[in-house]
Amino acid sequence: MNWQPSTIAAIATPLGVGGIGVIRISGPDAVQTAEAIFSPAGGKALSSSRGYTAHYGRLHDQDGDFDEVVATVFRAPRSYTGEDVVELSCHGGMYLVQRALRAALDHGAVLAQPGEFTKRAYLNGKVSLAQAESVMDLIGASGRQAARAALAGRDGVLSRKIDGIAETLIDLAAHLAAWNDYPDEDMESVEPASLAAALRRSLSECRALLGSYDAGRILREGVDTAIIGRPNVGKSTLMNLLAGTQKSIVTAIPGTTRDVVEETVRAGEIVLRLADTAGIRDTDDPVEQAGVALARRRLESAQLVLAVLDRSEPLGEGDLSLLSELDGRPAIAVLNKSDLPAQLDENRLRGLVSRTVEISARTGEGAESLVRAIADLLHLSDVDPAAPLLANERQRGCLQKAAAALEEALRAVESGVTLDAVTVCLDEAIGPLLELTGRKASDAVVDAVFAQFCVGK
Ligand SMILES: Nc1nc2c(ncn2[C@@H]2O[C@H](COP(=O)(O)OP(=O)(O)OP(=O)(O)O)[C@@H](O)[C@H]2O)c(=O)[nH]1
Ligand SMILES: [Mg+2]
Repeated sequence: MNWQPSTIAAIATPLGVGGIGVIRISGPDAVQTAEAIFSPAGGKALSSSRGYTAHYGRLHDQDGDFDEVVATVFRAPRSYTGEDVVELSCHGGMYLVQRALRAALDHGAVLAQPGEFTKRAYLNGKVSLAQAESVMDLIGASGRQAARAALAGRDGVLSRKIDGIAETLIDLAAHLAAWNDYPDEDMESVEPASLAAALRRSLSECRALLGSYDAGRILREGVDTAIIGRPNVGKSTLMNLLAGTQKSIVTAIPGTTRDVVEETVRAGEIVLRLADTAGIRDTDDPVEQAGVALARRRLESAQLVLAVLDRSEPLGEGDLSLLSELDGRPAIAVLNKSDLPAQLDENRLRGLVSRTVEISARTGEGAESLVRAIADLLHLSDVDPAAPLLANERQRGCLQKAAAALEEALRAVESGVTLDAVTVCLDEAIGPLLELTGRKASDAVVDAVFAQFCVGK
C-alpha cells in the first residue's frame, strides 16, 4: 500500500500573550497549505522557495487579512520532522494564533497529536527514541546542569553508548551462533574465559549507567526534602531563608507550625521541593498532634531530610530520638542559630548523623555550605552532564532487563552450560537495548513515549 502521511499543524508556542506565536505545519502538503493562507510581500511564492528561507507577508482567511507574519520554509529531509515544514511566526496574541491555526486546518492540515512532530522525526530516522525523550527534558530543564545533560542526550550521547553495547553483544551472539551451528568450519573457537570477559565488560557498562540514574534524576526532577526537628529550633526560619520569602510563620512560641508548608526552591543546581513541618514532640493538643503525624509521614517519604537542631541549646532527648530515626536516610543535621553562643556538644552527634552544617537561618550565614552539603550528599558533584545519562524509568527498565540477562549469560558461561543457552541470554539482553534507543521498539512503546509530549512539539 502506498501510505502517505497526513499534513499536520499545531500551535508550537504556549498559549498566551507573547512577542510571537508560532504555527508549525509539517507533511507533504505543508508548503501548499501555508501558501493557501499566506500572501508574500515580496511576491515570491512559497512553493518555489528553497529550504531555510524566511518570507515576510500577510495571513488571510475567508474574512480577509488578519496578521503580518514571517513564514520559514524547511524542505524535506532537512527539517525537524524530516518532512516539508513551514513555521508561521505570528504576533503572539491568543486570538491571532488560534485563527492562524484554524486557517491552516481549513486548507488541508489536520491537528497534530501531542508529540507528533517529534514522533515523525523519530519515524523518519532523524532521532532515536532516547534522543526524542531528551527533547522533553530540554523543555523541562530547571537548571544549567540539567539543561546540559538534556542537550547531551539530544545529541545522542546515550543512544551511541547503548548502540555500542548492543553492537558488541550482537557480534558476540553471531559468532556464538555460527560456531554452534557449524562446528566443523574453520572458525576461531569460543574460549569461555574470553567470552566471560566480554560479557563482564558489557555488564559493567550497563551497571555504570544504572548507577548514575538517581543523580541524573535528581538533577532533572528535584528532590523531596523534609525539614524536621523539635519545636522552635528554627525550621520555618530555614524554610523562609531557602525560599527567599516569608512562606512559613515564625514565632518564638514552640509549636507554631501545624500544617505542612510547601515550596519549591532552587539551591545551586538542585531543585528542592521543601516541606516545612510541625516540630516533633509529645503533646496533648489534638491540632498539634495532627501536625506531628504529618511531619512523621514526610520524614518517612522524603528523599532528603534536613534535621534542624538548635545549636544554642544542649542536645535534648527529643533531638536524640529524632536523629535515631534518620538511620540510613540521606540526611543533614543543620545546626541552627550559629549567631548565638554554642551549647550543643557536637561530639555527641558522632555516629548519629554523617553530615553536619552550621548555619544561622536568621542571618543567612552558612547557607552556601548547606547547599554544598546537599549537592555532595546527593552525589551531584560526581555527575558529568556531558556523559551518557539515563533519562527516565522506561530507559532504566530496559537497561535493567539487559543487565539481568547479561548476569544470566555470565552465570551460564561460568557453570559450563552449552553455548546455545548463552546465545538465548544474549538475545534477551540485546532486545531491551534496541528498545531503549528505539531501533526495535513496538508501536505500543513508541506511542507511550510520545503520548507524554505536549501538543506542538
Ligand atoms: N538567634 C537566632 N534565632 C533564630 C534562628 N532561627 C530561628 N530563630 C528564632 O527561633 C524561634 C523559632 O523559630 P521558628 O522558625 O518558628 O522555629 P520552628 O522550628 O519552625 O518552630 P515550630 O514551628 O514551633 O516547630 C523564632 O523566635 C526565630 O526567630 C537563628 O538562626 N538565630
Ligand atoms: Mg515552624
